[in-house]
Amino acid sequence: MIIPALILVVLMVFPMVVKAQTTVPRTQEAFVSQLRAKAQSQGISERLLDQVFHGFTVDHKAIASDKSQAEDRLRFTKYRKNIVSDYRVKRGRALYAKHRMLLDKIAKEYGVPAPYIVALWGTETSFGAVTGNHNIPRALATLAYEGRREELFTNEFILALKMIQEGHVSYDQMKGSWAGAMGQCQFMPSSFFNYAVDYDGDGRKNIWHSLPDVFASIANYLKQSGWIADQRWGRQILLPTQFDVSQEDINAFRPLSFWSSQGVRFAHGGALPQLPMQAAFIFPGSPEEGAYLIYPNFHVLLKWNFSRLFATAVGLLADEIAR
Ligand SMILES: [Ca+2]
Repeated sequence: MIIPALILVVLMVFPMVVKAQTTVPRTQEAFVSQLRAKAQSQGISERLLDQVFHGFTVDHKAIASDKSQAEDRLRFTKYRKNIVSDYRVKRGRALYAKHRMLLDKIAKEYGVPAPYIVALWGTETSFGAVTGNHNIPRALATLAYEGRREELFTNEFILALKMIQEGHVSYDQMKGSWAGAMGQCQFMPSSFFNYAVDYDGDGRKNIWHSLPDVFASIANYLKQSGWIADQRWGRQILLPTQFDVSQEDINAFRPLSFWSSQGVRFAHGGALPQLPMQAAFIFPGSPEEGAYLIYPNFHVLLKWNFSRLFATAVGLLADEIAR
């Protein structure tokens, strides 16, 4: 398309004007018809779309939650106490014992130790107890309407409807968090298609009600994200008084022998092992909340949830469950 010179000049001189025009709020009707057309072009049936949008109104409460995710505000100590609670450790150990045969079988098959599977299950939904009551297609449509990540949520919306059409879950049963995460492992629809597993072999990837499917889906997510089978996530450490804390860098991996030579010891005072492992040094929260050496698997946990508070707390919870 040829753009007339005058308009080009206007675009260059008044970029603000152009921006203002593109952010004029759409009516909900215009948004819905656009979203419906997109979904239909990707094979979603009109009948299902009628079900979703009959009486649909944007849920402003969901939008408010999206703008203030609690995780960013809490300091590490508070966050860790919440995740690695006495209840979660006790319940995690009891459930690991109860489902030991199944969990150990899956752990061996996927190369992901069972305590991490249990820790993620416990962190996401308190071991399946709290999976969310929001209507997932509508929550995703609402998040797409809000516009900050419209493309992402439009894609998730269409994938959610594909899950229904493929028979993994019914429309009425597709419940989850306001952010679109579902089932006992809280997968987004895209994660469901990438990682969910039908481990019990009944033809459906049932992350709501089948524990074999839930556990294998979690293990598969970690495996596909690069989990190194014979390594852990990281460890809390003690720094010597003369330590150069400017070395903190979540991506600066160095051999354990390097950190040993810097005087780093484990939190309980022991020397670092003489293993050919790479580790990076971080403060998950503020420096007074503790220093950690992290291994490459820490970055796998970050793929699950991009928060170093989350990854550290889940690692510590897995350690407690394994104890
Ligand atoms: Ca299944």
